[in-house]
Amino acid sequence: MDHAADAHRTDLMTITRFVLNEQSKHPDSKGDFSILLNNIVLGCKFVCSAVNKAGLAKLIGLAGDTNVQGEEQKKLDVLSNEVFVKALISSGRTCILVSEEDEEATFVSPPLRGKYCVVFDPLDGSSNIDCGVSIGTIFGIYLVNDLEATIDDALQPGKNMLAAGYCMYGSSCMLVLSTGNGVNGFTLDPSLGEFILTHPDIKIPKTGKIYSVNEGNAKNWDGPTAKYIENCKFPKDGSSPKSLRYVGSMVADVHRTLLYGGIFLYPADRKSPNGKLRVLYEVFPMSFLIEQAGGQAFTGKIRALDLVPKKIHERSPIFLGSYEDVEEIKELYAAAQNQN
Ligand code: AHM
Ligand code: MG
Repeated sequence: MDHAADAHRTDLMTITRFVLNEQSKHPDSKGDFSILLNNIVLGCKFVCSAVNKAGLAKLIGLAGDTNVQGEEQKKLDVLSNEVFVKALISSGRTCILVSEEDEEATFVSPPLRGKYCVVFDPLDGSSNIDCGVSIGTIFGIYLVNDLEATIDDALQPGKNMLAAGYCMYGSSCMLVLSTGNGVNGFTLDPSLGEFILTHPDIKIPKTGKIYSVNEGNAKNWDGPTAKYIENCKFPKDGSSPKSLRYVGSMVADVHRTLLYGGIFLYPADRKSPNGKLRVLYEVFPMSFLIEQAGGQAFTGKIRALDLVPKKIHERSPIFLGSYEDVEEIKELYAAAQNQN
């Protein structure tokens, strides 16, 4: 009998056990982070179940604009936001919440106030919901030292994040997490209702064969972006062209980039000089994960995690992925800068 394989099947590393193990490395830890993460995991499980039922619910009239009682049914992104906000507040460990769905930040009052600031996009890629394409939740966690938290505590550079992750609702439900010590992937076993460690210590390949961008915006790109994409398609060094893959769901596109390598970009263009993606809960958590996996994340000017946002819903261009692929685009921007 293969004891190693058998141990792997029977000795299940759940995400809770994993985080508790990590916690035991910090003897002064009181378990607050584990409790917070448990509540995030609960939110992810709820959204996963709601996303799985969405197509069916529509068919039998449970979702949509109104149900048989004439009550308005909540859209999945609104519902997901409510679930996360409530789960985070009730954890008793948060002081500030910034959600893509809410214009203003939420400040948690005593007795539920804790020391973590959580920034999140409860259901990203929501234009993909109705056709059953992968969507996801993205989150980042900061520690707030001062008990009197202000909005400035949420406007910290991404490099100050304590942890970041995403949950992808795709052909399987996967939670990818970094607590600043590498990246680990957990897959939801629906029969157990538990996330099990399936992708330990994810490392992004040094270079990849895929580029991922909305090429429909090409007409408005700046020089370095246009040149980079041209080179993906018609490499000057005689290598094979890269393949294009673009889901249009950041979680799915970044997940593929993390596992297979390559580059994901949402650049600035003449119509959107700051790109489309949001700094706090899209750019930062994904950049944190990519760096932790050995890749790079760049804004077109600086390392993405060095950005200091001025507003909670600020946007930034982003180029992230395999170390060498991002290095190439950095060189193109540096060359353009030198010409000016
Ligand atoms: P959303 O937050 O409104 O869902 O928009 C974010 C999504 C990302 O998931 C994805 O990377 C991007 O928008 C795709 O944008 P586009 O359709 O412009 O290519
Ligand atoms: Mg979003």
